[in-house]
Amino acid sequence: MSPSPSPSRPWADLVADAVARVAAARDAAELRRLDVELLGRQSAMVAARAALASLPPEERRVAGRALNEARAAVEEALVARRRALEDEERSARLEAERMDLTEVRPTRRRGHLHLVTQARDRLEDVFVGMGYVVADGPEAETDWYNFEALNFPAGHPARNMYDTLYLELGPPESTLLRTHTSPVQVRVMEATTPPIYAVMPGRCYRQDTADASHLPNFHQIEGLVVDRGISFADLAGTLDAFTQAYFGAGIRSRLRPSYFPFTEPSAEFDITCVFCKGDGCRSCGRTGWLELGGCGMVHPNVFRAVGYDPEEWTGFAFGFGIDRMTAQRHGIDDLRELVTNDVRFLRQF
Ligand code: 2NM
Repeated sequence: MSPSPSPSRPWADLVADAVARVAAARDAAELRRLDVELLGRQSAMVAARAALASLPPEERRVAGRALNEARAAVEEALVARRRALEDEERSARLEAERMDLTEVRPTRRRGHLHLVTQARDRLEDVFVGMGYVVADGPEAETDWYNFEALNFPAGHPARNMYDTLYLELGPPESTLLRTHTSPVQVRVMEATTPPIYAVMPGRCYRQDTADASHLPNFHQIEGLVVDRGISFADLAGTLDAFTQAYFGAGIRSRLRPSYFPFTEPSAEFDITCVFCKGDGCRSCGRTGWLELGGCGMVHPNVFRAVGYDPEEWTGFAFGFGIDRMTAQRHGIDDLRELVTNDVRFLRQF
């Protein structure tokens, strides 16, 4: 490679050749080799600069300017090619790292609502179909809403049945995590005048160690009816209508005497065993019945606490655990499966 003989542009051929080679360089390493060859210590340009010293001043000025222009042209070509290669490399990297989310096609493994949420929705649907409204309230409650207004006076032995979790808020044992959804019923009664036909589903808390049949955090749904002339027969008929609507026409209900502070009389509520249809099996302890929850006629003291006249209004209430009922329905033998969140388990429902 030799400088052009043209006196005005002595480097034209060398620059043209260099620019073409630089433009054709395929990667950074090749570009570095070209940089050294074209502009480095062994290059024709560096040699020519050394030779300038021996020229007469006027020729040196002209040749020097031509050399500077040639060098600038080659440097510019190197910078341009370096940028282009960096761009190409970046595009290639982005392309390689790109995730095509349109490839994730919906399959039968699409997500769905949790089993307990599905049960809660279906329970709400049955009661809404019977003309009830759905109400909810806070999970952190005061002693008054969770116990006092529900006819559990301070020191009442029934309070100990609930393994209450108290919050460190205000005076000792004044604030707690609700042990049942009944405080919502108190709030609804306070806020409205009868008639009331309402269900209250929600999370409840008890100081319990989780095992196959207990969860410290579980779900309840409770119902409340307050109207004129409501009788125990209305309670029994309502629970039987609910049972047939939710579990199917072959499943019936029965009531057994029990005790709750907020109802009088009180009863346990059983349904025909859904596994053996009443014949008796291991799931129902050969009785043909499964225990579902509790119920009763609202105690006059509860009505007094919310300012209702117990001579004017009567009503019933009932409650049961959604988690337990869901487990029974699907033959799940350990309630902890409902909160472990193992997708292999959840996916089945
Ligand atoms: C149950 C069982 C029996 C109940 C009673 C009341 C209220 F507010 F009316 F007094 N709320 N919930 C009740 C009665 C709940 O759950 C097992």
